[in-house]
Amino acid sequence: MKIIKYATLLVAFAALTACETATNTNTNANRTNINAANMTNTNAAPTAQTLTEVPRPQKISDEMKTRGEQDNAAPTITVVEPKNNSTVNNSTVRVKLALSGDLKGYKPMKDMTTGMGNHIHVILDNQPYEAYYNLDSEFELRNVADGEHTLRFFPSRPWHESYKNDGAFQMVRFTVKNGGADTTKPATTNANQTMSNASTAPTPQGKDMQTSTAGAVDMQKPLLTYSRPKGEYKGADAENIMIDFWLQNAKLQGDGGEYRVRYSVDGGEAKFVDSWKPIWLAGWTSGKHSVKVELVDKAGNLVDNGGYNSTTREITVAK
Ligand SMILES: [Cu+2]
Repeated sequence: MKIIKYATLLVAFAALTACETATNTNTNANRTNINAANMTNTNAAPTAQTLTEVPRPQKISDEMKTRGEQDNAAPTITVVEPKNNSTVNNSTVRVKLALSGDLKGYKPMKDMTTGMGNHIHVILDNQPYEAYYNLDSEFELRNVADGEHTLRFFPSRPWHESYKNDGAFQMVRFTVKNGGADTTKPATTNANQTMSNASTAPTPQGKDMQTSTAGAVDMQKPLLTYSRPKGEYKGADAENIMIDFWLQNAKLQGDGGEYRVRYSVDGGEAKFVDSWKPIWLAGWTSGKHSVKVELVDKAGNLVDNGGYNSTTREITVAK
């Protein structure tokens, strides 16, 4: 009997070890692939993905025609809660917004059939945004770590293109004190959308990251807010992928200003956006891609603002 029990234990232990080894191998394999992809692009091998800037996709132009005057609206956001420079003694932070301005029928609301609709982009610190669809329903951030944070908001269209009028963008800084958040878990919303990386979660770059907190951002200085691309793109949505961002206190050189937006994909050649509007790129290959968007001056130097003006995100393309 003793021998049998020991054998069973051994088998169980072997199985556990095998699982762990498999997981590690996968992780390493993924990292190797990412590195290989980066190297391939740097060396401009013929297999590298070639992206081209294309006009606004017809599908979106067609959708705009069904929206009446909405796309000429100038929605403005007021942050009711949390108040700028406030302290919250709780890891749950209630968000309350008011929408006004020249709305021309613009209203955030999810269409239950399509799962799409106008929505507000909500960004905790410099994490990927989450969508807030119905301003009449509550929006809470949960498990927000102690420390300083920023929240940024701007209205968006169903295809995630932001409104770029004065007052559309709002930012507040707040502090969570003695909130008791579980720092091994990410911040989420009350709808369970992940708002941040937890300290134990590897970032898309594979680095361990601290629990999300604010950068040393100066609201009076030029600020680029990364918005899109984000997440996963499948099928027809993966044909043309939009890069979209918000600019505060910074005018691009093509708009009569002194700044440029620089972007690169998979660590490849740097390209520039010189007037503030979204661009669409075609030619994506299936797999993971990194997109870096930065605010630079005319000489190409990064205009730093608490780390927010250079953001890299990983997206997944499945064609
Ligand atoms: Cu969106």
